[in-house]
Amino acid sequence: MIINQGRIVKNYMGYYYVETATHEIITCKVKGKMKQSRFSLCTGDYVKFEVSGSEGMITDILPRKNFLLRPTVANIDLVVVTVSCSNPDFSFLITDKLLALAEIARIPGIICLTKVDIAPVGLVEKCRALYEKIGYKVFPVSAKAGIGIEELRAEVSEKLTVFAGPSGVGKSSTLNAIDPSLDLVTGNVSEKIGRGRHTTRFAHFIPFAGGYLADTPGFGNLNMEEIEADSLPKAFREFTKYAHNCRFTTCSHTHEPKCAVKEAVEAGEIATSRYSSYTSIMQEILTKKEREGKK
Ligand SMILES: Nc1nc2c(ncn2[C@@H]2O[C@H](COP(=O)(O)OP(=O)(O)OP(=O)(O)O)[C@@H](O)[C@H]2O)c(=O)[nH]1
Ligand SMILES: [Mg+2]
Ligand SMILES: [Zn+2]
Repeated sequence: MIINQGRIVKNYMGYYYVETATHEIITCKVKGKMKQSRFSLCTGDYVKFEVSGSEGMITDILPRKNFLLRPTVANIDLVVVTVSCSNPDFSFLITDKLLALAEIARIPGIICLTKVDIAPVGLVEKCRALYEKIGYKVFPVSAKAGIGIEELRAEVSEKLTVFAGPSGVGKSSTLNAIDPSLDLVTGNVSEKIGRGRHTTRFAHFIPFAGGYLADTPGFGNLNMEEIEADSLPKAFREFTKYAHNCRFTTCSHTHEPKCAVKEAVEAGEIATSRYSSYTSIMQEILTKKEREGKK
C-alpha cells in the first residue's frame, strides 16, 4: 500500500479528485473513520490517501491554512468577490457579505465588478470610490466587451484565486475571458426573476499561470447565520479605527449609546451602505440565535 499526499481540486458525485505533487489526478473516496471526523473535507484541502488499483482512499486531512465558509473551500490565497453591475442588479449587501466572509477567514479579498458594458450610469465610479477608500481593489470588467480583463488576469496569477458570487453574475464567463482555453459552461439569467440558473454545480480548481483559478457555484441567497456575532465588527475593516472609542468595549455598534462607529456613520466617514449591511447581517445572526433559544 502506497501512502500519498495531494490536494482536493474537485469534489463531485461523492468522489474527491486529488492532485498529487506530480500533477496526477487520483479519484478518491473517504475512509470510514474520516466520515465521522470533525472536519468535513472540502475542495482545497491537503490530504493523505492510500492507493489500491486505480482508486484512492483518503485517510487523513492535513491542517488548514484557512477556510472560507461560502463557497466552501480551504487553503486559498485570494477571494474575488464577483458582483455584476446589472442583470442581476448590483447589491451592496451581497458585496459586503462576501467581503465579510473573506475577512473572517483572514483571506485577502478584491472586488470584480462584472458586466460594465450594461452598468447603470455612475455605478462603477461610486463603487470604486467607496471600496477603494477602505482598501479593497476594484476591477471593473466585461467578459463580453473584453474590458478590464488584462488587469484582472495579472492580479489573479501565481496564486490560488477563488471566484465567489451570486449565480449569473458572470464568474465562469470572466474566467473564460481570463483564459480562453478554459471553455467553462455558462448560463443565462432568467428574465422573469433576474437571477442566474446555477449553471456551475461544484467548485473546482483549474491550473493557471503558476497557480489555480477556482470557479464555484453561484448562490441564490447568501445566508450569514453561521457567523458569530462577536466576529462581525472586525469583518468591516474600516470600523476598527473608530471602535476603540466606543463607550463600551463590547459595543456591537447597534443599540449602544456613545458608539463611535455610529458617530462616524453620521459624520459621513463610514459609508451608510456599509453600516446598513453590517446591521442587516447582525440582525440575521441574532434572529437565528433567538430562534434557537426558543427551541
Ligand atoms: N452583458 C454582459 N453579460 C455577461 C457578461 N459576462 C457574462 N454575461 C452573461 O451573464 C450570464 C451568466 O454568466 P455565467 O458566466 O454563467 O455566470 P456565473 O456567475 O458563472 O453563474 P453560475 O455558474 O450560475 O454561478 C450569461 O448569459 C453571460 O453571457 C458581460 O460582461 N456582459
Ligand atoms: Mg458559473
Ligand atoms: Zn460602537
